[in-house]
Amino acid sequence: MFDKILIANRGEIALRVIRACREMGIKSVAVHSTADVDAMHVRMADESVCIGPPSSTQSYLSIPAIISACEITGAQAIHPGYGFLSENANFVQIVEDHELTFIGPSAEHIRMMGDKITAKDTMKNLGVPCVPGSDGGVASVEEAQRIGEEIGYPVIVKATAGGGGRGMKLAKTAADMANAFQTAGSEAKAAFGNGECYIEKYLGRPRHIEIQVFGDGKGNAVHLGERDCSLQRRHQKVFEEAPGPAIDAETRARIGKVCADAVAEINYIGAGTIEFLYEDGEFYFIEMNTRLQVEHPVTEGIFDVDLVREQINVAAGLPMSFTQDNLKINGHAIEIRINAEKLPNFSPSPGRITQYHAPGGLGVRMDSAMYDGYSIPPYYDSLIGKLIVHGRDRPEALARLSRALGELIMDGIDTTVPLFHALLQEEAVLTGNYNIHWLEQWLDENLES
Ligand code: MV4
Repeated sequence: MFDKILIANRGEIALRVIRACREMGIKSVAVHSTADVDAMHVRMADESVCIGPPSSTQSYLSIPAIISACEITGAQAIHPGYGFLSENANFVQIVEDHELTFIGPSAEHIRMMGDKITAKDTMKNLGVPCVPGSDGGVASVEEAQRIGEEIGYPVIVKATAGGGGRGMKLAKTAADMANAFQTAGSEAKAAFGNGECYIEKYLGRPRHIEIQVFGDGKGNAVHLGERDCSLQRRHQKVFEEAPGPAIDAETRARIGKVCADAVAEINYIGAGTIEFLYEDGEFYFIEMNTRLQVEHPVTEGIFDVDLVREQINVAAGLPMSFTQDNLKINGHAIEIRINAEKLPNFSPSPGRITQYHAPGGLGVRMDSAMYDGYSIPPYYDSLIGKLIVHGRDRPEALARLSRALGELIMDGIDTTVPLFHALLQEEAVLTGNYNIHWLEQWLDENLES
């Protein structure tokens, strides 16, 4: 086992990893920018290293600075958290070239899933159901139009280098295709340096269902059910839950086994998430994320596992602590993402938190790096806390969420908390009867004027 781990991240996820390290008897090293000297992850780690100025590109994304911090402190492994360098295959390669361990998948798997055409082709060959569409990349407008006729409109043009909602164009009818294909290609070329695009049948009202998988890198893998993350605004999730309100045990076991078998087959190591669109009882693969996700705590809640501990174990060559047979779902968990943003436009609202009080009690988990008097810097992501609740069933989790939200105090800045008070009055949220468009429609009708 490692003696010391460096966490190449900040905020609540850095705390999350430090906590796992402490419970495992592993020393932790925080890295921070000059804007983060007073950040909680710096205080909570055993050691800290300043790695650069506020700008992420010169600090949390600086590979030389992070490798140097490992060498200075003697850290043997790096946990990347989410965002920043967590899905950067070059970084993984460099980490390994310095005889350090990256706590996450191999550079090869990150690269494979980072290219969306390769990811889809790989998954299709592994028996994972995919959205009907082009067989790989599309070379010309004429080919795009032929495929459009074949699969039927509407279709969506997606950049192979995109993902997470970046680099997509909808073609509602044949008349839109030439423009959609060309715009998607030139925008992708400008944004990612790679204009290659593929085409899919457009699904009109799906849910976003993602399957949590976990592999040991030696051909063994399990699934930990699904999360329904359909409540999103501009491709940012705001409310996530597990199990999914629309998924029954038989469906879960079936798609879960397909996913676990697929990642076992490629000797995947660590945590991964296989994203699907789910419509009319069918799953359609869209992307795989090769990192620990923001919403991992809902899965931890219903399975009573520590995913970060498992990540560290398999990175050290140890086995996973669970088998598929002893993973049983207990109850229901919901996470809400609290951002330092001002409604109704979700404009960033950094500044000083004059008073902070985290909710507590049975079934409540608050993952946040806030404290009284902390000044949220303007340079980074606006996520300032995740409130995760667990109950014996969905109604109990919802009641607990309302209760916990009522206890939360975050004074001095604007946050998205009022949004959740309002959402918890909505029939669609209370029944779980929503899809990927529900929240944006609701915001149009109720908030953004
Ligand atoms: C789609 C789609 C409909 N049909 N693909 C957006 C993010 C990226 N991960 C994939 N996305 C979508 N792909 C087909 N074939 C609709 C979306 C989509 C979406 C997906 C998940 C959650 C929220 C979304 C909001 C708008 C569009």
